[in-house]
Amino acid sequence: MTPFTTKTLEEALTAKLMLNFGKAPDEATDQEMMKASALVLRDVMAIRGVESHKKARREQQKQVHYLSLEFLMGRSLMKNAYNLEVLPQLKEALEHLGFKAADIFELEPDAGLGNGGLGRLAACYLDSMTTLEIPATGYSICYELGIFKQKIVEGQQVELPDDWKNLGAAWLLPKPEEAQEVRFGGTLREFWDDGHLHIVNENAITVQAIPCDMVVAGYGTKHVNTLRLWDARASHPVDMALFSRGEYLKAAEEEAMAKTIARILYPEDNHYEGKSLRLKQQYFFVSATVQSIARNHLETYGTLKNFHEKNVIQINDTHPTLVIPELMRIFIDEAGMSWDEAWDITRQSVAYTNHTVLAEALERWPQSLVETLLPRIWQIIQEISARWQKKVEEFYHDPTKTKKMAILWDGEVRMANLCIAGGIAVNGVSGLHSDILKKDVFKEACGMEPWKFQNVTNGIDHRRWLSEINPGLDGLIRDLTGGDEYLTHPAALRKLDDYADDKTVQARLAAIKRKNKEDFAAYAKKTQGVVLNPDAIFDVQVKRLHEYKRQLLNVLHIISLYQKLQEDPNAITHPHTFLFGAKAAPGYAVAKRIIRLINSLADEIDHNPICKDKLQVVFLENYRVSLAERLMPASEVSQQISTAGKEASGTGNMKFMMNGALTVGTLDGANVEMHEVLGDENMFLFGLHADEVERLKKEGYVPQRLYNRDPVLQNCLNALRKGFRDGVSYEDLYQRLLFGAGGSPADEYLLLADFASYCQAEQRMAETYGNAERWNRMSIHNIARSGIFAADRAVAEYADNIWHVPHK
Ligand code: 26W
Repeated sequence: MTPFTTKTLEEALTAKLMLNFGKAPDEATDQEMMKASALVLRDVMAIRGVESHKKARREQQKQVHYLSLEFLMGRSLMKNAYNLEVLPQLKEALEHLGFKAADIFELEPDAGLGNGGLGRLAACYLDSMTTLEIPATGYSICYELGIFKQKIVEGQQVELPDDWKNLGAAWLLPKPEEAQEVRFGGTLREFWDDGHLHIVNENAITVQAIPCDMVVAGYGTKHVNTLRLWDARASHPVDMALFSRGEYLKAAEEEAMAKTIARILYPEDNHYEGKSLRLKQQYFFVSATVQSIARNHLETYGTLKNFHEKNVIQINDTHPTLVIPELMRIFIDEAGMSWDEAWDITRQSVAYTNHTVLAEALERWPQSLVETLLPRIWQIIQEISARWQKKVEEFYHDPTKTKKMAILWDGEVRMANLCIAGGIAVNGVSGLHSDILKKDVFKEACGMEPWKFQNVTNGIDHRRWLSEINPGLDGLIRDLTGGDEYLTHPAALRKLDDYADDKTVQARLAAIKRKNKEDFAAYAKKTQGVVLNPDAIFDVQVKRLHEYKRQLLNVLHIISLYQKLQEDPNAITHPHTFLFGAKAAPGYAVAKRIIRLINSLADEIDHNPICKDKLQVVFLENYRVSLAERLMPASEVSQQISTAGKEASGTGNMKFMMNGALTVGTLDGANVEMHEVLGDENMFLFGLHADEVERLKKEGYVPQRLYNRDPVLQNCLNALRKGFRDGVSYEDLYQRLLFGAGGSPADEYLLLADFASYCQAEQRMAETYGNAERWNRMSIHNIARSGIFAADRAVAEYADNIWHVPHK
């Protein structure tokens, strides 16, 4: 399987440096060496790609197309070397050629083409689809600027552009000959010919979509897949002398559109904003993708009539919903099918995954925007909507249900309802989340077409998130499970359960964790100048900053510990370090205030001598995939404390668990499934359950009552008003919690309701930490039972139950 020895790799790298940069290894910079390494691995993968492609065609295999506006790939050099099983050889070759392998890996920028969970999930699934030898392609936009870089200046978030392509583009293979043209605006002309109504879109603005392919290697297989990232180019250059005035203006408009469309990733996560550029991005990528799939299909089969038998399109949340009307457009306008035939094929080709139940995240595009930007698509949506509405009316005879299930309503296009109508399957991403979809969010649609609704609990790429980033633990697992079986059969991790009481295994695990903590402390010192105490509990909450994720609850608890320590310097028996990492959407003012609060509190605690070697708070700047890769192996406590019913699944929770951290969490998202395999005794549960949250809200939740009753809570909240040594008051956050503000109710996410229970869970956790034997036993159980959270399991479920494609 291994394509290289150390020696042949050295030769390949030397040749690459020579050909691409005209340099010998001793003249090359680290940057050049990083690019050369990428190019050498890319060559191997590209050759395998041709083979995988040929095979899929020859055997007429059904293709999976995974559409997502986000792919949060992170770094690829170490990952690809790992999957190609040449990581040790690459490290050695680099050292032999006079480079520090670690420095070369560290130079690579993250491909940050995503915000958080949804984007990282797409990246993990691409790895598993490839490893399971499923012929699959990912599609997205080749954003010039990925998720912003976060700096903390005087405690506050500042956003900087993420210009990743300079070095990151080494992985991309542009394919201009496979460009597609995407049309916006213009007018429709209808005419009859041969008994057929033809519709043509005239005077449209056209943009060229150029594929930039990133090849993805699987593990333990020669199969490779492609991530196709679309870049935008103007169709007509502006300066063509022959252009008449009108055409000149149009060309200028086209150029402006092409320049902006792939410029930047929208940094909003779980919050919909009806920006016209965002709709342009969605249609640009959807139309280019569907055209390219249809073109390839036609080349193989000469007809689109069997499209659904040979293709399945999975859409990652509603962002690529326009695939549904776009398929209809191609089937009807370009292939000349009837409506019914086109609808039949479309519906059997598309499946939709929902990733959030937050109302503010649901996409509802203004009709007027869709109508002017995409006139033909608008016509098709109207027809889909009318037929769907008729079906609903005939089924329910209930106007309130008609309204709830409508695709077009109140001047808006509701994308989730369009997905439900136009797809073969709808799935949530954890058991609890899928139940909420069925019983609440999509209750009426589920009543009408129950067979569509499914669950696929999320999973993560355990090769990256355990084996690659935590070599110490990987070694221990190999020793105990008898080899590397777990890499392709994650259920084999279960064998570790037998060693939970084994003192020597416990001691080895503790030593591995200790070493990882020291490594992380050294990294934090070097990159951020903070000094971490490796003797302290590393208690970590890293994820996007959002009120429902309740970073503020974590802060309130820390304030309570801090206050306790003032009264009794012995209140904390074991040093405790709280680590935070989180980006806030640039327009999300409350989230930014919470970041500032964390930094104010960190500074206060830093300057209070009572806290020395007892309590510390650190905000880690610019949380991203590559930082998570260093942090997960060093973490001991995983904070998963969202209001029950709000976090669709969570995937960070799984990364922590696999690396042996213990969870303090609510019964939300996939924490529920973690609890099912771990039991009460192997995690620290607290708080209201999802149904209790609902009930409390219905009854009328009054947080002031809790405030009046609980003096500890009172003191914590009062500390927000007063602020800390930097003199910044957090009166606004205090007001939000007790009285509500800006249209949101008091303490919308029930922090006060869960506060006491949370403090108790943290206390149980700290006490357990004092019992090393018990702690290590729990940690072993967590690792042993994390196999169900491997993406391989999740992808196999998609393949079996939704895509109906074979897999390894
Ligand atoms: C339109 C703006 C927007 C952008 C992104 C709305 C919604 C999103 C995503 C759906 C937000 C997201 O990433 N959701 C997360 O998806 C993960 C993968 O399934 C889950 O594990 C997380 O619980 C969920 O919050």
